[in-house]
Amino acid sequence: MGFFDLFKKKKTEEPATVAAPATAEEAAAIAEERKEQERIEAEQERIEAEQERKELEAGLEKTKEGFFGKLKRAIAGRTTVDADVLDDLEEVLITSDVGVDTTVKIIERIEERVARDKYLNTEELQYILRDEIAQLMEESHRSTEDFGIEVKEGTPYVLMVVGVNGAGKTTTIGKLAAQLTKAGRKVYIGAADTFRAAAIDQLAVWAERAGATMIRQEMGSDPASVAFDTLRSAVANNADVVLIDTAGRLHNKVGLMKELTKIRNVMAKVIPDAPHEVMLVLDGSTGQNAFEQAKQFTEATQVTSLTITKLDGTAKGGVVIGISDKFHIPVRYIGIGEGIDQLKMFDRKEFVRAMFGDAK
Ligand SMILES: Nc1nc2c(ncn2[C@@H]2O[C@H](COP(=O)(O)OP(=O)(O)OP(=O)(O)O)[C@@H](O)[C@H]2O)c(=O)[nH]1
Ligand SMILES: [Mg+2]
Repeated sequence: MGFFDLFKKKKTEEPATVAAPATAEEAAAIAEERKEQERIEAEQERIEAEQERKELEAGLEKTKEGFFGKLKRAIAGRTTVDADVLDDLEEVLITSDVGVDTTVKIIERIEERVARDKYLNTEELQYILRDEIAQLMEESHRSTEDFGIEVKEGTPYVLMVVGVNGAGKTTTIGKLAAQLTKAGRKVYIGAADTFRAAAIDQLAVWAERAGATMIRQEMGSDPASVAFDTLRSAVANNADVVLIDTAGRLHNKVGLMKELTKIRNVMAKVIPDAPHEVMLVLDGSTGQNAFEQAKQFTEATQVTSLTITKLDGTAKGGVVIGISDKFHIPVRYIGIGEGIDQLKMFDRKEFVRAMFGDAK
């Protein structure tokens, strides 16, 4: 499984027309070479998947350590999963930032299992938890299974990024642009955070590293006008994806929220169904605060996807489980470091696997 497979369409070139093989031996040799090539590619993919898995595990290490540390203490000296163990487990989940509602759901599921299996061993709790959480995350996303970026030939896919100050919007755009250009896509970035000159400069550095084109205006200019310019330019130059950076804002600042609507409306004048995606970026290290932001932002403006950043360096990664269960908005990407490669497409199964392990 490679990231941005959806974007890779462009990379696959038409096979060059070659002269038909003259002899049966030649044909056999070509077939053999093809097989060898396929084998090498499959091996390459396996290595990449393994690498991704390791990076994800490293990024979630603190969350995992925190969670299992608490879990171990909660079940120390106990052999079967009884009411007391479940009480403690509830506390472990809540203090791991999974959120009250999602914790209640998980506990109910485990209670059902306990009622069914009677003597459940505490040693098995880790695997039971993994299964139940995996299933819960699966269910909460069923309706959005097909959510993906559809790049249509001739029309750029427009993604607008919103969130509070410092959540990681600009960094996420930079990382995303880099991965997209690597996958062969032509990326345009709109510097619609015109609030500070430093914000535009920061984005310019990312755009350059990513090999993307950035459209900018002077500091203090109208963000909607920057977005308009970016889309016009992207259309004229046959770009595949447009990423629009916006200034950090609080959901309760009515004027700033209206500004987002204005940016959206202006973009629709260039591409009628733009923006195709409005992504809310949340700082995962703020734990419960990220829940609150998600709730309030989604009430105040249109949000169609979520990215949760800074999961490295925090033990609060449980927020991803809760947020993905609670909001009917898909978590698209997770940030696990400041580096250009440290944005991962959120994969529920891989996430649970990284948290709870593979075995059993
Ligand atoms: N460790 C870590 N740091 C991150 C991650 N994502 C972003 N950061 C850091 O968070 C800080 C803020 O990131 P920005 O991308 O500037 O945040 P922003 O939302 O654009 O901020 P404003 O434009 O000021 O609203 C920077 O120092 C980033 O390097 C991540 O996944 N992990
Ligand atoms: Mg920014």
